[in-house]
Amino acid sequence: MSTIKQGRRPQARWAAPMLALALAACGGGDTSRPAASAMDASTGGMAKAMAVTPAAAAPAYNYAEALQKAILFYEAQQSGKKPDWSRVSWRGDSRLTDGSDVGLDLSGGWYDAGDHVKFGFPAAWTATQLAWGALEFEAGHKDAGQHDALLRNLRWINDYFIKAHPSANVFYGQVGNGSTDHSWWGPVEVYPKAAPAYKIDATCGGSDLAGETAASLAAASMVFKTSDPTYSATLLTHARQLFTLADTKRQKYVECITDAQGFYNSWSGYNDELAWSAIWLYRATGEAAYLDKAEGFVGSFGTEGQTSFLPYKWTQDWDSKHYGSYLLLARLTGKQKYKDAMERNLAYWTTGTPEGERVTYTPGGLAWLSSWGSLRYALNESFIALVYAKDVADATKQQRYRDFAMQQLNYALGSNPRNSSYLIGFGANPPQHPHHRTAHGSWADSQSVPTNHRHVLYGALVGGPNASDAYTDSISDYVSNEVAIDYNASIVGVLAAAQQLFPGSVPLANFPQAEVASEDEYFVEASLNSTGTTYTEVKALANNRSGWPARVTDKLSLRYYVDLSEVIAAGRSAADIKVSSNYADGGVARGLVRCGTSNLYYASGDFSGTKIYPGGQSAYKKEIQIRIAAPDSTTFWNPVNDPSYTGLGAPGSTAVKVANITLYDDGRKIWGNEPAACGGVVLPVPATPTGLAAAAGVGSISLSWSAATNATGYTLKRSTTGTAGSFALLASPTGTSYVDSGLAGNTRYYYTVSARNDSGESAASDPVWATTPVGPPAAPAPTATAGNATVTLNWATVAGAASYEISRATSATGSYASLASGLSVLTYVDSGLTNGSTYFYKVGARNTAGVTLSDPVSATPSGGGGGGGGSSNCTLTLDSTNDWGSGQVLRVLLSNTGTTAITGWGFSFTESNPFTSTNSWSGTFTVTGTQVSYTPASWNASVPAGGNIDAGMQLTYSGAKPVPGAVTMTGASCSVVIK
Ligand SMILES: [Ca+2]
Ligand SMILES: [Ca+2]
Repeated sequence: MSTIKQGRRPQARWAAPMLALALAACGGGDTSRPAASAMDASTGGMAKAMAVTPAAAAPAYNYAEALQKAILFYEAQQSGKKPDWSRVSWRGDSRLTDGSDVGLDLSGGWYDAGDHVKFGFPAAWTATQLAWGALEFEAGHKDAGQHDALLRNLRWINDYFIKAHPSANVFYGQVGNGSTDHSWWGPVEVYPKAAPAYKIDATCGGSDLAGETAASLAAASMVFKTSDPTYSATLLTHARQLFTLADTKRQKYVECITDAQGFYNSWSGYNDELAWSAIWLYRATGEAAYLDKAEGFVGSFGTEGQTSFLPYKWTQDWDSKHYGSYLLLARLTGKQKYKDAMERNLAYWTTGTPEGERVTYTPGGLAWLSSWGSLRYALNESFIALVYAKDVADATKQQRYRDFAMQQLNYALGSNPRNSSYLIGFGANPPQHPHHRTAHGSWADSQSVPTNHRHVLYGALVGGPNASDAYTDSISDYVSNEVAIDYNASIVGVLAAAQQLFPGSVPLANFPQAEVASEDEYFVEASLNSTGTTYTEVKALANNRSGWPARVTDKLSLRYYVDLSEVIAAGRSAADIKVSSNYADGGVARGLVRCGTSNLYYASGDFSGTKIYPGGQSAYKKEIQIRIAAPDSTTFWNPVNDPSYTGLGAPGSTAVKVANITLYDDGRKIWGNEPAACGGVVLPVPATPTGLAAAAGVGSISLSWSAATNATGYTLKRSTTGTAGSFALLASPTGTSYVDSGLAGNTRYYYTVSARNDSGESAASDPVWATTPVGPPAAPAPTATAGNATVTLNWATVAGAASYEISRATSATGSYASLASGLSVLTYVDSGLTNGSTYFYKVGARNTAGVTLSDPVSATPSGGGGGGGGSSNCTLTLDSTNDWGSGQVLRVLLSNTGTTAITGWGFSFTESNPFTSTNSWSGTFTVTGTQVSYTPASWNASVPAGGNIDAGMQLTYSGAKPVPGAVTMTGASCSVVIK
């Protein structure tokens, strides 16, 4: 968020006239729309926008890497004490005293964007969105190796919300003043401004702000339910209190936190946040009263323009929670009106509404809602589309929504007319000049100093192109080139979904590397100020341009060295030489101090007590003029032999960087060369380390070498070819060993090592190499299909597997006995089984490194055969993983992978413990004790080939969690999966 009077959404949006119906030819919202080519001329990107991606295609981009980076961005936005798990080397502690103006510790949280205000409203939405993605696409996050990182960052922001909620009816919704903040351009570690705290309470409220924060806390309580039940309960307590505040004191938060009006005004009001937070509290608690409230609030949503429809022409974003509300209410209630509202919004973004209205598409295929941060809107809708695609039964719609989302994601990652990535530090030609103060790292309070950013802000999604696909990578363009916590909120979940739909990507190993300072952080600039026959007067400037991270110091001092040999030869002593200063910007001149027993002395320019920091033209450097003078009328003064005189420009010349004047921070030398007699030891550059050895294990190579004398650190480089010029930086350890992990199997890696210290770096060693062994294969993903007294297992080829093996048990967690091994085929038929009994199987993939077992799959042989043309090529899944300790959503999924429809189907099962069914959808669950039978709703009674059914019931219980089992199907014989 860059400047005042620039809301992220134009207010005119709510008064906008109906869009022209120029896109009517694309309308219809059904599957029988005209061929794409017919619309190309009038709509440009229509064909590209709706291009179908083959479901089995390889990932178009490394989604795991993009996800890894997109999550890392949130660590660059951290405020307060930097946690030890932060991976952003160039960030440090900042704003530790936030909240001190109101007597609270409000340190922590996230900076909003390229600025340093902690705006609570978009932060809360961002946190909700990240948690929602964690719940919907947990498998993708885990498969990409990013689940732990996401949870750390979710905990970070929710911890801050808890801090900001010191009592039930008080919530601090902003720290930092927008106008004050935006008047300064520098790294936040040296923030020179006040950061006032703003609150809502029972007197002056904020239903939108409190509601969205309650939603975040409730969603996070579900995320942490299993891994940290205590924390989960704490989150839920705060969520309940904030919802009550939101519901009781109905008000827009910007009426109370007025500073936010120019930045995150609550354009759409608070009814959507009230519904949204009630939905999440219902999901987290299972208490029906919350669901009743949520549905009630939808009644206050109003309509889209002059239509009778619920709003459909925007998307879920920091301001509007209408669309997520439709989606989750459709899932939770099964009511058609919510499905209709959701699908109308999706039609507006994809094929067009029945009336022919459709969001603008750029010629390159970006669904373009608004100029300010165009990409995030497209990705917000992509997230909605991907989640709803999980629920929708219509396979055509499901594919359409997924295609839309993947097309928008791939556009952001590089599939666009510029062939450029919009995710910083990822892909081809990504942005280099985002509108982000700390990543830029100016020391001069200026967007043009330095020319290039000092840091790579990995994973930040920039605003994006205009409606013509044009974009300029300019630091000053906060409309298209800023980054923000809310910009990244959806792409994280979308990438996790992409990892599930198009698996195979792996994250980068050894990422991120610590940044190495690319220029001197501290140094002295100097020139002669005045000279005479009896004196030397030098003008010296102490510079603090620190940036890795930026630091404030008030203990700098510099030293100017003189050789008094000629003074002593003239029969005088140091006592005859006077040190003085005619000008000092916060420093004092001192001296002389003798260096041991030599004739060398130094004068000091001491800035103790004066803050010098990279925060502005007059802040990052301080000048002192030091005059060193012999008595008047003497003739012996000779500056030429003085060590610090060398290299100084003539009086009146520009001060230049000089290494012969040394600089200290609290007595520790941080710049320049001390003469040897003055304590300085010029370290020789270390020799090349010897004894480099590489030992390979599965997935890693351990490196060790002998210590090099005088080395302060080592540089490891790696190559997979070993040719000159192919080695890239791997790590910069300070010790003499390193483990290179995350490596591919059966691959040869080459390494060199060099040693370094402040004086320089040695030549690299000769390369050594090691070859990683073949690792164990990945786990197979079998399916089990029941037949008459038989179960047939099928699985796909697992890369690197030499053979497959089968084991069987009578329960998922039971003892598995081997049935077969050494298989080279991809199928196995287990026969002679008892009909009606459920059998569990694991398939193992083996090679010389070991065996990896699949998750269990099960099937129940049946002698009855599939009636009504039912196919055995189907899977029935009973999923009870959405459980919160006192209740759960039991989802029922039927996937018909066969070639004929399944009709007249149903099933019964037994729950392991007593429960009470509170509601259900997409079918009837008849409960007798722990016995349950399910009859599909009329529209689910027939499942077409390739179709899916998504039904479920919500239940409450006390004691142990009920788990379904003993499933018996009628009308079809599907493989049964219980989760
Ligand atoms: Ca709202
Ligand atoms: Ca001299």
